[in-house]
Amino acid sequence: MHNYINLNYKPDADDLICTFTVNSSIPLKEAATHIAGESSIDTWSDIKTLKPSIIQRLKPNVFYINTQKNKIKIAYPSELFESGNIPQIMSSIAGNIFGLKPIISLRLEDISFPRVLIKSFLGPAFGIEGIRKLTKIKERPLIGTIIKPKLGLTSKEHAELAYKSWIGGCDIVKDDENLTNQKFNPFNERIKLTVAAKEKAEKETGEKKIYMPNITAPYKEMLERAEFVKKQGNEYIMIDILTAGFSAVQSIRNENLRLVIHAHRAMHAALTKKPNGISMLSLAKLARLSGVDQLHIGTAVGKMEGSISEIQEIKNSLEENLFGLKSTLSVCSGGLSPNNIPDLIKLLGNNIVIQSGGGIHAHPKGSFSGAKALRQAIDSALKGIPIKEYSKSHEELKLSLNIK
Ligand code: CAP
Ligand code: MG
Repeated sequence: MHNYINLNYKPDADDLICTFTVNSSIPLKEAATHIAGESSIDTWSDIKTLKPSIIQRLKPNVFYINTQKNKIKIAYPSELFESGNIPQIMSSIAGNIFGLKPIISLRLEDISFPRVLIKSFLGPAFGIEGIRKLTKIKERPLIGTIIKPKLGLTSKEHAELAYKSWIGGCDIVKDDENLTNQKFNPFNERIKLTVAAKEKAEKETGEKKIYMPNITAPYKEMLERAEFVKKQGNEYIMIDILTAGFSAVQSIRNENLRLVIHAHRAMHAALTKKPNGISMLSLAKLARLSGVDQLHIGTAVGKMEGSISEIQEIKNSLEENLFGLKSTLSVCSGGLSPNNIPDLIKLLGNNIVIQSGGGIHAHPKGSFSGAKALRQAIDSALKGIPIKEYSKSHEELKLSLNIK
C-alpha cells in the first residue's frame, strides 16, 4: 500500500474532497492510508504494478487528520471519477472502505464536488424556481399529504381521498413509499382516477393541484410508468431513490421527460444512522446531482431522527449556488401535524414542502377537515398568530390540536 498522507497538500479546484469520521483498531494515520488507497487506486499489498506515473496522476492526498475528532479529509483527483456517473463515484468513495477489517466504524460525513464533475450532471430539471412557477405558489410552503393507509385502498378510494385532501386545502397529494402497482390498487388505474380527481379539484378550487405517483420499480417498468404519467398530463413523478438506486434516478432524469422528480428517501436510515455509513448531507448532494427536484430531508420536530442543525445544513446545501446547477426543494415530512407546524416554519422558513399523512387523516372530522386544519396551521404561522389563538376562530384547526 502506497503512502497517501500529505498534510502539506493544498486541494485544488479539480479535486473531489471527502470528509470521513473514522474509528479503527489501528492508528488513525494508518487507517487513513488504507481508506485513501482502497477508495482510489490501491489495495492491501505492495503491488508491483502501481507505476509511478499512475501515482503521479491519480493518487489521492490525505491532507487533514484530527485524532481528537477521529476526522480525516481526502482530496481525490477528479480524473478518478467518471463524468455523469454517480454509481461509480459511490463505488469509489463509499464502497469497499466500509468493509475494511481494521475499521470499526466509518462515516462519510460530506463530499465537496469540483466544478468539472458538477457540470457533467444535468441536475434538477425544474428546481425550486421551476416548481414555484408550475404550482403558482410564490412564497408560502407547499402543503402536501400522503394517502393513508399506506396500502390497502382501491384505486377508486385512493382517488376519492386525494380529492378530499385537495379541496380541503392541500396543494400536493403523493403515493406512499411502498405503494406502486399492487393488485388492490393497480398503477395505471390509480393514475387515471387520481388525475381526474385532481382536475376536478382544480376546477372547484381554482388552484393548481399536484399529484406525485410513485413509479419505483425495475427500471424498464419505471420508464413505462413515467411515460404513462406524462401521457395522462400529470407533471410529477415520485421515486424512492435509494431502493431504486441512483442509476435509475439518473436514467429517468436523462430521459428529459420534463416531469418534476420528487425523491423519497426510504431506507436512508440504514445508511445515515450514526456512527456508521453515509450522512444525509452526502446523500442529498448526490441526489441533487442525480437530478431530483424535491427531496425528503427530515423535520427535526416530527417522528424521524435528524437534528435541526443537520437538517438546516442539508437544506442549505440543496439551495447553494453550484456553478448554475438548479436547486432542489426540501421536503419536510414524517410525524407532522398542525401542532408542530409553527416550530417547523420558525426553524426552516417557507421554502419547503410540508407533508402530513397521519396528521391529516387522523382528524376527528375526516381528511377534508384534516387538510383544512393543516392549511389553517400554516396560515397562522405565516400571519404570526399563535396557533391556539388562531384555532379559536378555526374549528378544524381546534379539533386537530389533540391528534397524537
Ligand atoms: C410520512 C410518511 C413518509 C415519511 C418519510 C411515512 O407519513 O409517508 O414516508 O415522511 O420520512 O410513511 O412515514 P406521516 P422522511 O405523515 O403519517 O408520518 O420524510 O423522514 O424520509
Ligand atoms: Mg410514507
